[in-house]
Amino acid sequence: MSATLNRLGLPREVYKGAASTLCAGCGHNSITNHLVKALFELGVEPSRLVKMSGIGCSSKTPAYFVSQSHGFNGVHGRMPALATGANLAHRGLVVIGISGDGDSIAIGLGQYLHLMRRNVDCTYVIEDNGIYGLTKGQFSATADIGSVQKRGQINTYLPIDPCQVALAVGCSFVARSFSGDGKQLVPLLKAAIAHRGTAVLDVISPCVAFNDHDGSTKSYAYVKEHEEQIQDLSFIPYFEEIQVDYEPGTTADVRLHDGSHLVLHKLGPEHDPTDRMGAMRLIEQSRQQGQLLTGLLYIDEEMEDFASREHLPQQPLRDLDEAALRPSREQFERLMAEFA
Ligand SMILES: Cc1ncc(C[n+]2csc(CCOP(=O)(O)OP(=O)(O)O)c2C)c(N)n1
Ligand code: SF4
Repeated sequence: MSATLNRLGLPREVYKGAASTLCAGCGHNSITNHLVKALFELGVEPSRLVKMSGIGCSSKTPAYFVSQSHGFNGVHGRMPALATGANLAHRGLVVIGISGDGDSIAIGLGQYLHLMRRNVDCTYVIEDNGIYGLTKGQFSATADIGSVQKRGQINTYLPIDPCQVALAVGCSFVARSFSGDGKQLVPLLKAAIAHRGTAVLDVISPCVAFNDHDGSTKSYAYVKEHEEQIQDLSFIPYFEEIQVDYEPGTTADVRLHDGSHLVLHKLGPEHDPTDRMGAMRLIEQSRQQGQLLTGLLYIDEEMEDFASREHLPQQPLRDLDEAALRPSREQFERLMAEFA
């Protein structure tokens, strides 16, 4: 890979999309830039990429990266069904779902749970601003109790934490990050794409129009003051040599399914990212201390993904010919016997 071309010989421009129509300064725009960087550096083939989304400012994001790829902007909260369908139709595709906290944790909560439960192979980015940006700033289900709306209204409901929910249903990759922190988010995005199964990234992404004021717990200022990073992350793709030099005892090396490595250098509290209960405890403790914990919370590289569990073939389903699809005489008779 040269400075200007990636391992496929493609320039960074190929990974860009249409000009953003979101507000200047919106956290979602920064996430788009980090996605462009991650996909360019990983050398994902644009024709193998599928971008799925629902409804919201966040759900417009797929239009702003990798123009020459596939995508479907579905109805509100139904992105997981689209991601599942694409993965079943062709398990070799790289599926990235982009959603909002409203799209995923309110109207789409049921779909979110079942996608993770099945461990569908996809990267699931929640651009989390704690409000419904597109419909002008109502509290969403991730808004913290006591946080204040722009016009002064106080949220009196408990939040639903996308990461805690993901851990509860056994999601195989759970991480939290901040749109303003590319150093952390880019390696997490790369690891999520390399991971085989559902990789959830809850990315706090401030809405400058409706939720970036004093009293908001999803503003740039609040995150800067309260963020605690668990690890410093380096992602080494399978096609590069490991050249990270860390002091022994402070580093964990997670080997991903495709042979890539995620090197975690301890920064915050002691945490083993393969310990699901430990991750739950850590989130709860940090909440009680008024901190926002970011980093890789949990990973399980052993869990079978949906397509493998369903014994789907490697080739796209539409390429299966009649001979592959037609049951043998023996299989057919066995089937008929079941109805006798
Ligand atoms: C079925 C349905 N219900 C309600 C709406 C109205 N609506 C549009 S976007 C949205 C919420 C978007 O919030 P979020 O997913 O957090 O995205 P953001 O705009 O904050 O990025 C709602 C309620 C809709 N489009 N469709
Ligand atoms: S309204 Fe908020 S979420 Fe929507 S584009 Fe503007 S800043 Fe971003």
